[in-house]
Amino acid sequence: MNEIVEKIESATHIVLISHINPDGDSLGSASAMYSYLLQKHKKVSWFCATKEINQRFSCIPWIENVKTSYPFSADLAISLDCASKERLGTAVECTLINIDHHSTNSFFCMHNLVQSRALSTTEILYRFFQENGVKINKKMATALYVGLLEDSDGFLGNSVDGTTFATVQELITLGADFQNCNKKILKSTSLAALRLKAIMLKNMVLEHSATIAFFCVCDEEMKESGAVSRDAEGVLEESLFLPHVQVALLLRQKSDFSIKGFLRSDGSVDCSELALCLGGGGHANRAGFVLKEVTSLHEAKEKIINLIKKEIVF
Ligand SMILES: [Mn+2]
Repeated sequence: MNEIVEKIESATHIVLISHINPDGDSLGSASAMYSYLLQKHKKVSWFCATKEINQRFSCIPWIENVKTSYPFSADLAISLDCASKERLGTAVECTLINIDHHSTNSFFCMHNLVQSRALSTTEILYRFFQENGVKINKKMATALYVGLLEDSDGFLGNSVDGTTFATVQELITLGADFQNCNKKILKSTSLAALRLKAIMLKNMVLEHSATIAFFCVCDEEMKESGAVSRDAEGVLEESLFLPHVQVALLLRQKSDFSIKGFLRSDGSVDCSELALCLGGGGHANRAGFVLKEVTSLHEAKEKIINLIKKEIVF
């Protein structure tokens, strides 16, 4: 029998862990596992250290059962989509199984089901269920679909291929509520986010033959709209779909005059390299930094735009 199935069989109370600031893949994979464990008549808890879970995830089955208090009575823990121990948001004393697809996963426990080539953690779980003859019901199919939808950026990501769509077809056949998920996950927004978007687009500037989209937002504008940082990042990412834009830059001036920078790229420029030059870090497509000793927003803008210009290839 599969080692993971064996651990599950012998456990009494299992806790599923979604990572801090959870995304659709971490929640979707935990949700599918939740259904599976209920089928096995196990006592199941679902833990996530972050209190506020975005409304767009309301389409994920069992989401109402997520708790911010960790159940120390559990005798088996399964972390989903967590690349490192820090992402768990809690100390785990019982046996832990790590199911993930991040290439940076640190194999932080005894039992690791890590496949870095998988598009999402839900894709790994889908194969796991198939290989172990688990019946995938409608709730599970919906949850698995959400992970694929989220981690592929709505099927726009570079790692999407025919296999992705074949899996999607199978999940739909199994009853995945894909239309509702598409609307909720990809399109739902808040009034605050729309208000911030209006402010940001009004002030957007295109630089260097429209290859760089530049935005700046101050704390006052954030407060005025009621939006959160993630809303501003959404607008930044949207600007990458303008015809010539290769890099999008957002500078957020804080009330203490420090400047937080967000970089996004269409793939032609490595944002992590740029962020590194500014004391930050991240991935090739998305990175960030904080400037503590800049005198003005204008000065910061000039400096960073000049750095980006050197990386742009026409
Ligand atoms: Mn993921």
